[in-house]
Amino acid sequence: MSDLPASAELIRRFPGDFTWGVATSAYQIEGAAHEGGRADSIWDEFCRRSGTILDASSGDVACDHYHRYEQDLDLLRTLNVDAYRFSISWPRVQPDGSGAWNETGFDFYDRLLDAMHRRGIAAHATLYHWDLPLSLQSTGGWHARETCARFADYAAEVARRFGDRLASVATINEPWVVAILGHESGRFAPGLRDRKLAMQVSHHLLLGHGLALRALRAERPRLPAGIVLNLSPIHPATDSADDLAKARIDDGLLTRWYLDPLLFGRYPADVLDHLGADAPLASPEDLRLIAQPLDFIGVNYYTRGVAATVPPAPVPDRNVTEMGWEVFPAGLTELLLRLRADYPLPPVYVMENGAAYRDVLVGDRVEDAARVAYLAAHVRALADAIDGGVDVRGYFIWSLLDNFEWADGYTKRFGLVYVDYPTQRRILKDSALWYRQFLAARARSGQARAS
Ligand code: IFM
Repeated sequence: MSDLPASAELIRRFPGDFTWGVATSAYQIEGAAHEGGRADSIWDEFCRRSGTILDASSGDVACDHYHRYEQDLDLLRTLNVDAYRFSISWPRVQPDGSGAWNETGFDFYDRLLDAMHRRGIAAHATLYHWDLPLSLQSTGGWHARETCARFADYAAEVARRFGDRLASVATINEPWVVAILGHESGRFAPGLRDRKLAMQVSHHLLLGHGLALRALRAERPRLPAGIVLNLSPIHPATDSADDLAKARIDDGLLTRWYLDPLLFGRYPADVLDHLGADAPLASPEDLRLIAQPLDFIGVNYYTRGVAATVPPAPVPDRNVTEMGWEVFPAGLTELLLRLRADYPLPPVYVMENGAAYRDVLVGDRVEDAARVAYLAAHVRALADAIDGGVDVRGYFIWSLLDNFEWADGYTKRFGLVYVDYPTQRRILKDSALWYRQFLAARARSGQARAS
């Protein structure tokens, strides 16, 4: 484990009011999929299809957080974090995605927020972390423009009920993943494979964000509101013209496709050209709604992308996580400096950063030195970006708990806390102890937030 002097020196590079937290999402941890009036989401249905999830599992039980949230928040508190990023399950609070609200579902989040408050933990909510109510999929899902209006109704209701207890609200988590993995490659729910449809979905996600932002602000003008994007720098594999062109367009599809409309009110011209007939229908009024001022941008960073037109030779001993993702902390600094250079950037929160490794429980211990190294290196890279002038306000580790990793089921563990699924026992990994110690160094050097 990392030594204390190194932690103290590192944490001193961050502002005293910097927010340190951990993140999760509803479908990945809550379980209780058929309790308290919750209806199916597109993920419940997707998991039932054969061959979609690596271990044929689902989020039916997951970490049983719905019943164990008090214990989980106690664990979270012992990590010395300031904040918890969680998501609200839309089909739990509005089973049909329109019409009646489910009071039992809202009660759960009411209790969760109270429990956070009692522990002095700031609540950062995400409204859409991929669990669309299934009944909305039957009317076209995110391909139907109507879904954007339903999302705004849901956003307004959450703001009305909980807005005074939230430190921030994010509309959509990772629209690229929803559009592309859900509707172009079909690896994620709802499992569609149609590029034109996927690009229209990406536009509707942004439009849904814009409508939700307007609805949130009508209810709670002072509640900080933003969106969370998965971003990576894209490096060409070689200096060949083809690889350079591919890197430019991959970056266009991943980063500029979302940030240009959000921050400039237009889609990037080169990407529209590249898409041709697959480009979405989008009116100037849509773009005006999408480009409303943001209180923050959330950035999820895990690795860089490499653009290769010819498959590169395998690199021996490449430092990769269990997901096969290259460990590349310098990419976080590069990404954030680039965003600041290219955009009128609002404050940034790193809303997710973390790594899956093959963790082994021995007795009561999980020695996850590789995860500790990953996290410490990324925190250093983040400090470098702040030194370079980027206004970063917070950092959240993905994830508090091992959980349901979508199409990989329970085969990948991202948690600071190990979950023994058969018994639902939680065990702090060495990385949890590292984070706790790192944040304790801040408390000792007088940098803790007044919570
Ligand atoms: O588990 C996911 C999370 O739901 C969204 N961002 C990436 C994580 C790791 O794959």
